[in-house]
Amino acid sequence: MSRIVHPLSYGFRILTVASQAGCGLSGRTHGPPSPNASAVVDMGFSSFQPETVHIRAGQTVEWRNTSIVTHSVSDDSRAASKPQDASIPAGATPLSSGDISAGDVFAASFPVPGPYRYFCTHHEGEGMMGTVVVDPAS
Ligand SMILES: [Cu+2]
Repeated sequence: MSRIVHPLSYGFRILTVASQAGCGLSGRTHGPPSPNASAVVDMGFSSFQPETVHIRAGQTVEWRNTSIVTHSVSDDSRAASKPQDASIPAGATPLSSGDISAGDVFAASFPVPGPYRYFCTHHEGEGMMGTVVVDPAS
């Protein structure tokens, strides 16, 4: 698959998007998000997009690895090389997805309100971090 990017001053340029030609093509990331996901986070080459999502207590976040590399989601400071890259509210249980392969999807729900700062265990050093803000249930 290819897509056309911004036309340049000297003409058009066609960019082949590697993630769409790789093994991610047939993955679950290319189906619709789960209907019970209240927020969806895309895992790019070395970033979470959007970096911050807001949900309410008990709701589910779905991470979708649309890249061609393996990622993960962890808010366990014991697994972080820099402890400040991970934090969870008091009373919450640390989350560790394990490896999320290219094209795969991971979902987690958050019963305890508060901010959750998480990182990718493979790309923490490249700044692959994100935040889930869980507001109290309405
Ligand atoms: Cu990663």
